[in-house]
Amino acid sequence: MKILLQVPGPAVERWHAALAAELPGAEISVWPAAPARPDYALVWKPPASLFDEVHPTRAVFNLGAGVDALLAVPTLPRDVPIVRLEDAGMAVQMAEYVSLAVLRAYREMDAYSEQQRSGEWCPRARIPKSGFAVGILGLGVLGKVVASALAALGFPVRGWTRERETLPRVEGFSGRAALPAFLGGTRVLVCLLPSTPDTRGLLDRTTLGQLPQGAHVVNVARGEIIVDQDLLALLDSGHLAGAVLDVFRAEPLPPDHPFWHHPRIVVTPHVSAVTVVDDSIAQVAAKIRRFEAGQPVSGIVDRSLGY
Ligand code: OXD
Repeated sequence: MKILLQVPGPAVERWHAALAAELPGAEISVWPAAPARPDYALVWKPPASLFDEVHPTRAVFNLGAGVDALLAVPTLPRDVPIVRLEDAGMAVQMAEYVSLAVLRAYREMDAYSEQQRSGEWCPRARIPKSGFAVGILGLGVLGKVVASALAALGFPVRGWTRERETLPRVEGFSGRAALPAFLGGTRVLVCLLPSTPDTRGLLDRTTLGQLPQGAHVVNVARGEIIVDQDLLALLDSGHLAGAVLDVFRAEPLPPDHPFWHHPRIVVTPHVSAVTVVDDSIAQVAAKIRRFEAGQPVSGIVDRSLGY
């Protein structure tokens, strides 16, 4: 079995070692050394030139959660399945990051930091949790784990999905028509949507303005889902209380971007959930074994939906 591995940077050595350990019989090549027709390609943000030269015959595996960068490659072959990672160690990290952001807002840590700077000892009345609903946009593999972590902390959790989805302890909303009602009752909005033509620019002045006064926004999905200037305008007007942003339209975030120094924005460098090499390779290898045995494989991307 021939496998092509393409991962930018020096991490490729770790990926290679993990793959060789999981599939000892496989002939593994590391891009740019590549057979023209490998059985499988394992890639992360590949250059378009890769698929000019290489045509995988069985499947292409995306070594990250979001497939938007891969689907945007114009030379991506149309006749092989694209398979995404499912959790593979990322969901628990996402639940940690989002819980931290929600708790920071709920326990008013920014206000206490300000009080500390001015030497003020002033306990604040606790916000009733029942009125502090967290709304999750997107209940995929990661969104579901985030929802159950927040529900376990006692927050009312609501979820918005493209199609109706029923989850225990999550109030469900589906479709564009339900978005204003979903947003209207959300104190912390958590974006976990894939980047698709339908979701890019979804969070603009109108939709973010439908959040109640004092709401917070957490974006751990893709930068292009939020319209930056609209988010800034709503923070500056005081309609929104704060934002925790891990993803941006351009990464690294350009040095002159206003997000860097905004007093109500927390910026982190796309670290909410990083790919775990061993877990990812174990999952990919298990799926390759299933392909080889002619068994069904989960996580196949629907190209028409973009995820
Ligand atoms: C992603 C990832 O898709 O880091 O953002 O896996």
